[in-house]
Amino acid sequence: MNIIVTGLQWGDEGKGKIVDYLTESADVVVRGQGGNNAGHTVIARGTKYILHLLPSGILWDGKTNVIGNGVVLDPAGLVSEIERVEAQGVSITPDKLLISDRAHVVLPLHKELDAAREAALGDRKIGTTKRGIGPAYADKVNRCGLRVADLFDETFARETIALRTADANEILKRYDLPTFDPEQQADEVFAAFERLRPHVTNTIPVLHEAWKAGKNILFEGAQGTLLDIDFGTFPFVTSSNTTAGGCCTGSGLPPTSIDQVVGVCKAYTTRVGAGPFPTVDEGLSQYLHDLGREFGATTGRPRGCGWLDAVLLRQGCMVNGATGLAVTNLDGLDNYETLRICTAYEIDGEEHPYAPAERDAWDRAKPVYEELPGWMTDTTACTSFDQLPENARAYLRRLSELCDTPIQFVGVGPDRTQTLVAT
Ligand code: 2SA
Ligand code: GDP
Ligand code: MG
Repeated sequence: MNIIVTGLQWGDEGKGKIVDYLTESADVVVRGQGGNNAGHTVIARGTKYILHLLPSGILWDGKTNVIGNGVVLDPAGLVSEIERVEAQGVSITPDKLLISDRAHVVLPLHKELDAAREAALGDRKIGTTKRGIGPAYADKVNRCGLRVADLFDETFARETIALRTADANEILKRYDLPTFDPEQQADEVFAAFERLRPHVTNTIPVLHEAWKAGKNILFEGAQGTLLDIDFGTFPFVTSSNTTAGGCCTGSGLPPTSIDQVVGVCKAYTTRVGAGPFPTVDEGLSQYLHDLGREFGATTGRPRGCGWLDAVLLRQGCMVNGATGLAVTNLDGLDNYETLRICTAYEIDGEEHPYAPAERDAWDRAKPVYEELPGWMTDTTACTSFDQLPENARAYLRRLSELCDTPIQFVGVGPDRTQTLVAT
């Protein structure tokens, strides 16, 4: 069984935990897009791990973890992540972690360009993680980026880095920012590459052989559908296809290899960074932050919180072809008296069942809400779907109906054991 786990909102849906749960029966875990802008929190054996580029299967013995061709890889960032996770007692050996030779490299200058561009955009900024993701993907699409395979040819790689540095310096000068020394850029990359070198390989045949041998492959999506470069709230998106299709183009495994797509969403909605968020709610944000919830795993930023948005979830289920929903953080709503679900947007007096594409229509979109009674009961100790309070089950049933997708998992706490499976 080959399964894609994809986020249906603006990231941080709790994909890390669902992936970790599904990893138990997976042989191979693959990341196909994004970079270390992702932050996946996994609590396993009582220890909290925060993973950025490493697939969650790394926390298990005997699983193969693949960083696919669609990922943009910051070598120094990956090395420090490996060191941090190894310090937590997890060994990361070349048989456990494979890095695609076709993945693109995030250079230190990409991070600087990311930050410079954000600063120049002022109040129109995207709210990026400043991990250099956009500039690295831009170089890939512009066909001037550096791939991991290029690092084996040091002369070529140093020449490419010098060219990229010259271009970046032009931009940095325009912003009156300090420029880069090309040699220093290259030295930094090569210092990190020494640790990564034994992990680099052509991952395409490895994945195909695993598929053909009937192994279970799990695709770990990063960010979420609403941050997808095509289907998200453009331009407030990331620079990759975060939806199910991105897992195929980002790994070399074809659509015909996919058996299931699990769409992960929270029982409410959160977003970090700028951009449209029609169902954002001050009261709910304050309530969740007061519980110590909803702070970013990568940057610690407080996430804005709002009601469940079935307009966006419905579209997410469509473009991902979700075969099941994983609804996490149901416990976050345990003590809220009245809950809301947005079923349509009202724009200029008309009801719309789908999200608009026009930027200014978002500002005029007013959520049309349906209210449901809360359950006012602690769900964190529930171990099966049937143990959930009736109002919680009714809330989930309504969500499933609005998205035309069955509920497959429900999360009632951050621990691996707090994942309920719908029967
Ligand atoms: P970027 O850095 O170019 O990909 O940013 C572009 C937009 O994508 C959003 N984005 C994210 N949103 C939520 N979580 C993300 N990762 C971390 C996490 C966040 C953190 O998983 O916890 O710790 O703050 C993530 N990565 C990118 C970003 O906010 C921009 O809107
Ligand atoms: P990801 O980026 O989609 O993997 O999600 P993050 O790890 O960034 O954020 C999700 C947060 O919710 C993390 O702190 C998880 O530990 C936590 N989490 C996931 N599922 C649940 C759940 O069902 N209940 C609670 N309370 N926390 C959860
Ligand atoms: Mg996250």
